[in-house]
Amino acid sequence: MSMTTTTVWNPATEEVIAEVPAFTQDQVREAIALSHSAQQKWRRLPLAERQLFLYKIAELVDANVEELAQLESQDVGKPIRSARAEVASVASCFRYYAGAIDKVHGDTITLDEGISFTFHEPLGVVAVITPWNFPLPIASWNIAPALAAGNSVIVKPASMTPLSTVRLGQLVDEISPIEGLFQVVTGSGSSVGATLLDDPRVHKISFTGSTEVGQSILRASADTFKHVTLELGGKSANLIFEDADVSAAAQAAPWAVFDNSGQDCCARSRVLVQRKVLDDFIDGFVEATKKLRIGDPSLIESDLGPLVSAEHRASVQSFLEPQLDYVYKGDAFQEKGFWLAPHIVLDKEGTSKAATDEIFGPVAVIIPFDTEAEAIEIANNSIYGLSGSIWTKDVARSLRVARALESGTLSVNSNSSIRVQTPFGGMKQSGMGRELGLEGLLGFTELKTVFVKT
Ligand code: TAP
Repeated sequence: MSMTTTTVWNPATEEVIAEVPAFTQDQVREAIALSHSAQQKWRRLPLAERQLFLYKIAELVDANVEELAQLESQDVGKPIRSARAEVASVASCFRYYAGAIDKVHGDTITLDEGISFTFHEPLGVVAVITPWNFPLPIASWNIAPALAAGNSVIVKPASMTPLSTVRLGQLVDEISPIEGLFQVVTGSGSSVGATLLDDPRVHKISFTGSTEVGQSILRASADTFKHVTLELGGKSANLIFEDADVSAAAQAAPWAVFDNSGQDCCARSRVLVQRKVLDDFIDGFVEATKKLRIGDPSLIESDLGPLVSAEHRASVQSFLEPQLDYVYKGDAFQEKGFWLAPHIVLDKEGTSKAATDEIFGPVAVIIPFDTEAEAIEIANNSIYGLSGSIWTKDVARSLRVARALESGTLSVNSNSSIRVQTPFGGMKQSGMGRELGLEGLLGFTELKTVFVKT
């Protein structure tokens, strides 16, 4: 019997690198049935055995870091240095949740007539639908806590970038204490994803991707009342106040938006700069951007690779309208591959499409402001609220502004958002629920209350 496959390309070379099976809906249902029976066994295993399995996965990832990083680099076009760091972070994620397994406790509530206890019970079968920009890390942020909490897991990776997740599935199969505890199903969102959504045996969907697909997932989940976590788009702001270390902010700004070639839901693509330091900041930002090395993702010195596909590059280019005020336009040089160099735009009104819409590519828009109140208003004037940075030496201001911003994850004098120990997620149309930290683990549990009459 011939099997339908999906072709996977290397976006740096435009070469075909793999054919991956497209699961039929019946095959997905079989995977769900197997997952369901695996979960029944898994939830009864001693916690120490659960921990051991997660620690073993971390060791396996570490032992195969080079293979997994090469796959990720070729599949996404990600510079190998970044790919290695991301795979290492996957091992850390499994270790963190292995250690957390026996640290999740319920409450004791004393009552006049007795005592109630709460228990964090597993949900059952968890389906995880991941995007193409950080395939393995995002999968791990869900697989690790879901397993830790006593669930079984099925992952559907993005069709463009399934290879690292498929390989992780194969590696884990070799050490899994129960068949089907963690499975990977490949194929399209409209078929494989929809089958996971329709099935009442799937109790939770954790989705990372576009806001539009997130909306359809939330609607479809209503039919079987699934728990839903959504990590969606963003248009995050990088706020630079006049009392900041402007040089440090300017040096960090390229990485805050152009890292992963801007294909990052947390990209600080709106750069809000207080007018008094605007010129200094722009000079430093452009100078630091020029230093980024764009090129062959397999080379250790490359900072930025290509975009993920020709279609995605065309979508990013559609924002680069000729009438915009460009302060920097990088050159893309290679003949093959979906390259696009960083662009920096100055938009004094902040009203262009580039300033308001998520681009998901290497385009930064600088918007000047005069007062702190104005900066907060501009930053909050977005349907999104995922991430952001605040640069100031005034501690009180940093906290005041952080509290006022409608954003789920903020950093002060830093451009990073993600740490396995701390909750991560968005406000407004950037999502629902939180991943990572202990909060992320609780998201894969359901509370049970037991009353004992005394
Ligand atoms: P999407 O097109 O939304 O795809 C994400 C995943 O959903 C893919 O696995 C896709 O499968 C699947 N999918 C598509 N349609 C589906 C459906 N009807 N039912 C079930 N699953 C479906 O996003 P993308 O293009 O991969 O990623 C870019 C977007 O994701 C950006 O907007 C970005 O901001 C957002 N994003 C957010 C975050 C966080 S953490 N908030 C992280 C990364 C990306 P196929 O690949 O087969 O279509």
